[in-house]
Amino acid sequence: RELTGEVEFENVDFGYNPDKIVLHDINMYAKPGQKIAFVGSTGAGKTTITNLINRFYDIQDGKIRYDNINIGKIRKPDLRRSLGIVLQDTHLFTGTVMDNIRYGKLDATDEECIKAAKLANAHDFIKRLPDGYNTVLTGDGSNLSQGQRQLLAIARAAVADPPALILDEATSSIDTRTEAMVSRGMDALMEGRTSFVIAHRLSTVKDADCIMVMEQGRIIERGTHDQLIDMKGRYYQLYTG
Ligand code: DUT
Ligand code: MG
Repeated sequence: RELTGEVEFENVDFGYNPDKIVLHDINMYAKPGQKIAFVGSTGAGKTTITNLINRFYDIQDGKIRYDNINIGKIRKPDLRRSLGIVLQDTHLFTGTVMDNIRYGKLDATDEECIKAAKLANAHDFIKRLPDGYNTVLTGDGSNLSQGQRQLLAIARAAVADPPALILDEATSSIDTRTEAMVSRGMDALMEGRTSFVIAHRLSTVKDADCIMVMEQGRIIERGTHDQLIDMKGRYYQLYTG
């Protein structure tokens, strides 16, 4: 069964240790294709929520549903395949650029990998590498810049072609030109997919369908950028600094 990317949290409580709840009564609903952003200070629970979307952990209470299916009941490997994750630190392995992209979908053809790289905005830099797509990467990807690693992560997610995505925006500094390339690749990847974005720059969440403002494990405000600005609450404070 193909998932559409609809995700729902209902009264979710979670703690890494059952004695210490870090997420309290989380309710949210993402329609297929929507972009949901999470903002809030460090330790607020943004990464934890995305860990639960991935079902990396069991929840203490509540329900998480994909297309109305309580995903606690889907075998995890099936679920993994349905989500694309672009993490801050992309795991690259010793192998060619092509194989590192193909890791998103092991039976992808070279053509599919190249198509994904083009969508990700990664094709141009790959063509300039010594052996193009056949260039062998060191296991830690240290022969690439941080921005290039991010472009490969986007290509890898694109080849998997998942209905839903989690994007953890990198905090570390990349130059403005590379950042613009990465953000164009991200935008192309998000098109038509439900996306959960952890944003460290408020400027990148402005176009989200819903921004969740988190504090101490709770969603304290939610709405579009304009709605939240009008509310003159926590988001407004964060935004106007
Ligand atoms: N926490 C744990 N164990 C973990 C990860 C986090 O106990 O393995 C706690 C720390 C914090 C809370 O969960 O009190 C939420 O952490 P999270 O990493 O979700 O916060 P964040 O909003 O992602 O913070 P940052 O902006 O620093 O990434
Ligand atoms: Mg985090």
